[in-house]
Amino acid sequence: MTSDPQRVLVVVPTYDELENLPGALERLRTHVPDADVLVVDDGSPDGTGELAEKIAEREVADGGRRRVHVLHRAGKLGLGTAYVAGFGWALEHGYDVVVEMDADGSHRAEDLPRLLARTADADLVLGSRWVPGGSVLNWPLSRHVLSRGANTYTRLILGIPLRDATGGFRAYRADLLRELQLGDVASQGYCFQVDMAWRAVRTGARVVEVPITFVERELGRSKMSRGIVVEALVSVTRWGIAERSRRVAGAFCRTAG
Ligand SMILES: Nc1nc2c(ncn2[C@@H]2O[C@H](COP(=O)(O)OP(=O)(O)O)[C@@H](O)[C@H]2O)c(=O)[nH]1
Ligand SMILES: [Mg+2]
Repeated sequence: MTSDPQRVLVVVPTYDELENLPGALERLRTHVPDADVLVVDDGSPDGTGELAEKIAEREVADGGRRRVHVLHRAGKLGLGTAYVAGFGWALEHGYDVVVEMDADGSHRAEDLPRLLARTADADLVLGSRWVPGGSVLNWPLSRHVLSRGANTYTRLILGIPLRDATGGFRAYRADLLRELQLGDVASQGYCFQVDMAWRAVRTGARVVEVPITFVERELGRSKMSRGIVVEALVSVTRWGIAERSRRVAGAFCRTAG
């Protein structure tokens, strides 16, 4: 008996990615032709949202299926809420697997089939820069130090075995997203990625890491700020302390009982 093919939705958040979006959509079409794409645009002043609509319509006019969809939001509301909105859309529309992917070329569509293959035996597949075989191209030393340091800190303070919990190239099984209480996710930026991985681990989900090559953007500019790094540091520290207190309380109750 053959099972139905999985319906895959790639959620691509955008803010001012006019130069990058056409290439990103084209590479997805080449490497994962069966996947649909949802662009979640936060009213980009440079017209990225309108461009996404045009590409979607042109593909249909050229006789293709409706592959690209666009969710327009009123203004820059942040990466975390963009993903939560995209995940909600994916669940409403019955997708089986939902992918997070940046529009700026950092996440290579050619790596995506390997991530998708692992969703057969995992609930969350992390594209990982920091496992053997993973790498980053064109980063200054300072970004390497920041990312490796943040991931080491996260691993130790939360006590989770993940090497790259801050990365934003990953594939979720829709069943896992349904379990993760998306309504109360308030994190943005890198913190959002850690929050989701941490929630997945706590629900007992199967989380695996697959090596990827991350390529720093060549066009446009990063929207990440010092505030986003601080948010991640504060939140991860808070979760780590809460987790330790829970474990100590649990051990105490077991001993006392
Ligand atoms: N919808 C939406 N997308 C965003 C927002 N902030 C960043 N992005 C997108 O998220 C992706 C990653 O952002 P980027 O600035 O490249 O972060 P970096 O790779 O960590 O430097 C890109 O596709 C951005 O356009 C936001 O507030 N709303
Ligand atoms: Mg980027």
